Amino acid sequence: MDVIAAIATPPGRGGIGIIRLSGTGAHDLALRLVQSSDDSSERTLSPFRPRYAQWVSFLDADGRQLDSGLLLYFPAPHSYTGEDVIELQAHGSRILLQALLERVLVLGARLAEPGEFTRRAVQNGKMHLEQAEAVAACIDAATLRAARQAQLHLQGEFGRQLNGWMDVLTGLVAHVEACLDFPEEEIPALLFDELRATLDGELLQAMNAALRSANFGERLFQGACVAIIGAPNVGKSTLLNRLSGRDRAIVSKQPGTTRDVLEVDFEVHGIPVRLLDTAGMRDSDDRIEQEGVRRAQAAARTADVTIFMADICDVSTWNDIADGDIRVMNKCDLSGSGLMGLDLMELDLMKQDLAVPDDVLRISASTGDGVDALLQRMAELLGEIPAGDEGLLVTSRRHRQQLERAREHLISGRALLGSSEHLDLAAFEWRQAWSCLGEILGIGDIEHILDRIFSEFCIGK
Ligand SMILES: Nc1nc2c(ncn2[C@@H]2O[C@H](COP(=O)(O)OP(=O)(O)O)[C@@H](O)[C@H]2O)c(=O)[nH]1
Ligand SMILES: [Mg+2]
Repeated sequence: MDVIAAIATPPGRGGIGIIRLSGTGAHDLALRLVQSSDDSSERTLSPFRPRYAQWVSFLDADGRQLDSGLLLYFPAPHSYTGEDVIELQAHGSRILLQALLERVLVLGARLAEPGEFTRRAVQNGKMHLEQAEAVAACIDAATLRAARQAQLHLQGEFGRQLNGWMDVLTGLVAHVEACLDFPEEEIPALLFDELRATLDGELLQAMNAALRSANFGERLFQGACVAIIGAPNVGKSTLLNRLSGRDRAIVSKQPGTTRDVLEVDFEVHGIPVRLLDTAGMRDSDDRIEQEGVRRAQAAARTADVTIFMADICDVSTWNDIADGDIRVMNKCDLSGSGLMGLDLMELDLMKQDLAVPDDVLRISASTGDGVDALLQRMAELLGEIPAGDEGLLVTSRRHRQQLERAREHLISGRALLGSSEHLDLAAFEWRQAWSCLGEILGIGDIEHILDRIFSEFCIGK
């Protein structure tokens, strides 16, 4: 394998910046980086000590010091990629790191593709494909809850589960194939029952549970979009500011203050959520406000969840909220004495006339009352599995699709049980199921999926 190199730390200023090299020859290339050509005739540097942090000078072509820092050497196969790996820890200066990288390229390395280090780790058997995907997930996770899931996958939890299922399948196929050579009347009548029991009890139940977790698992990484909709002045911007914990949107008594769609990122029970605050829905002569309303309607259409908000003190805003996924009455801090002098009974009668749904949440965006219940409702609509029951989730579309394919084959094979004539076909289906699961781990013919998976990685990982 040729030597690949890349800056592994993010661009910009930092205390330390790391350049990574991997491949046969990485060690000698690094020697030439730290040894000036003048003294090579007199004394050659001794090889780097494995896994030892050595203080060195990184030199340019003229033997001048570009920077000084630490050098680490991980000889094959005990490295991230399974090849000889060199790590150069320099100062986190964009200019210096770039110059150092150029120097390394001149000395014979090639610039790494995105994810190429991890790809080599998979090719060299250091990790399974689903763990490589977990490396990317771990870097991209937007919340701690997502990061914890990525860690479970990185530690091989999912891989162990898959291997367990594949072992059961291998056993099933072996069992069936042992029977194929016997004449029909000698196949024990119980065989079909046994096979069904194993399929249902050890495979289908567990796979169904895994597939049920996929909605939330994917949501945890892809995030969701939530839009706040409602008449002007009901308190949409106040709610956005409260939920995001920032003074993001302008709040004012003047209706029509918010015109653009504003976005903030925050999290709901560990789910990454992009929250949209919109212009109030009303007829307006103002061209800019009309455009704002149009954009608000578009946001409502594309959001995963819409919060429709009304002002409990302003009956004219109540009609609008029937359409929302979540319906809230805001400004409850003002409603203690009833609405505009009406007593509570009159208020109830009025709500019936206006068909205000029962599941309306009462909140105060100003004081925060009722906001936890609102977050709870959001999390439910986003398919949250309560943190206590979370366990291992299926977190990627690729994994879910492979599991679905595997399950199809299992079920097709199960339907063939009953007559010994079709036993070989059932075994064929189960071998297919085995391959579908294996593909998640990177077993089999997977070249065609590798490019897509690794192209989404950062460079240097
Ligand atoms: N008392 C009270 N006032 C609120 C509440 N939420 C918003 N307001 C006030 O209502 C007015 C309009 O709020 P704003 O968030 O700009 O409404 P928007 O037009 O829907 O974005 C402002 O004067 C806010 O201070 C609330 O929960 N209680
Ligand atoms: Mg507003």
